[in-house]
Amino acid sequence: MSGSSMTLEEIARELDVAASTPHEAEQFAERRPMSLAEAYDVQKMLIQRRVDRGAYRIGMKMGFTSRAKMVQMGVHDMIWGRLTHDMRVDEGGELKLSTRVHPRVEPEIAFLLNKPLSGTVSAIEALGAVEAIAPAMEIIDSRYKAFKFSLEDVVADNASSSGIVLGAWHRPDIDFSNLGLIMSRNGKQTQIGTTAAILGHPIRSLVAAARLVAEAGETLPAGSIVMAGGASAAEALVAGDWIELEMQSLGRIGFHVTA
Ligand code: OOG
Ligand code: MG
Repeated sequence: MSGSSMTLEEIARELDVAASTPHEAEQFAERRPMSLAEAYDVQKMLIQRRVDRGAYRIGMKMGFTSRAKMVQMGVHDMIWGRLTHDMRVDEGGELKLSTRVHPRVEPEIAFLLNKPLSGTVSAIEALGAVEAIAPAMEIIDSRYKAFKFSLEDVVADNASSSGIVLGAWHRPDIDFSNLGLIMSRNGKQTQIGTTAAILGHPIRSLVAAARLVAEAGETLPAGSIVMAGGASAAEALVAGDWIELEMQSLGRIGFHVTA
């Protein structure tokens, strides 16, 4: 469907079908421009469609919290997306390319909350709600052609959310502000970085997450997983890849990519 007569629900349906079929969709920026608020409404409708089919929410992901990601995608504002249980990819397991459009992977760090979080909180308050931290990789998969989008387009598309791979949870009692990380493909390193690339300290991403969900009238319940955002540029996935992330103090995680 095309044209400015599209409703937000129709946009949500088109993006939902593109993700589940899977196939590329045309950006909406030119055929049906949306405000940022409308884009978040579309995202909410898109997730509701999945929840109606039996998915349940497990947390949220932050996007564009590092310069590396903003530069790679040409987008300069933080965004967020909703995570559902079916996005989990087992650590050591496999991702089938045929279930995605054109997936990429990026190194992140994840938070597990032990109390609800929402609104304006300090870094100390945010840390007080963290039960554990884990090394993580996010599999992003923009449904848009050529992985190109406007800020509103990517927000409507649930911030390109597609998969998350989590390592072992660790108590947040180590200093995780500047942990070195290496992401590799088939044993060859592709990205070297540090968690400091995420807003200078990843806890700032959780502070922003609390503020952004509150703006949407939501709360992150205890038990939520929050992905802090990519610490480096993302890498396209190819069948046959073994992707690994090694993070200082938090250990190593990996997954296979199959056709
Ligand atoms: C949008 C999602 C951004 C991150 O970690 O910055 C993101 C995208 O790059 O397609 O997940
Ligand atoms: Mg990400």
